[in-house]
Amino acid sequence: MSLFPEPAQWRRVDLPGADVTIHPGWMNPAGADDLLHELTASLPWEVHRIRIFGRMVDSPRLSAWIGDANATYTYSGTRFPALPWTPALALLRDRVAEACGARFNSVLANLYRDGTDSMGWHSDDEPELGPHPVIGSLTLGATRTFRFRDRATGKHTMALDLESGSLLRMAGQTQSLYRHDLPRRARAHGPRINLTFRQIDS
Ligand SMILES: [Mn+2]
Repeated sequence: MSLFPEPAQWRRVDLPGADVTIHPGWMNPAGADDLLHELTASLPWEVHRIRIFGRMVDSPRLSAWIGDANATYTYSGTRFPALPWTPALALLRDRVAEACGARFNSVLANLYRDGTDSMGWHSDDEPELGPHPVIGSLTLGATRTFRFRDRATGKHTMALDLESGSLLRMAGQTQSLYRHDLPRRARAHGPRINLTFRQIDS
């Protein structure tokens, strides 16, 4: 059975001015589950300290930053040097890059251990990502809700259920027009890993 069963089946997400598409079932469920367990066991997960309202706090999730040697990432006021690629992640990077029609030199891995782990509202708009970044976001494990909010009006505009094996592609003005988050979900079933592939120019 192939890990990637289908040719490109991208569906456009209706978000005015943005460029968001999703490919549900990009990776098959068994392959996604295997990868979830492999990465949970093998990545050097840590709690990243982030700045919220001027205060340094523990982020409510586990994270690992992996990439080319020069791909240092600054997030919430903290610099994260990249851990080296594993062969499996490098192969996955190439497949995601091909599917997204982009180049990636780094990946932020986040592990949401259960429904109490979350990600607050933000845009992926760090200067080193450039003005119109392409971000490839692969979900492994529990289905969680991913929301968009208009930066200008503050209105919630869209909520998506991201299922295991789905690949979300954000490009164009998505980051400059919208914030996104991953709210807590009391009823989430088990852990979720999200791999967001990026291109960092340093
Ligand atoms: Mn993000």
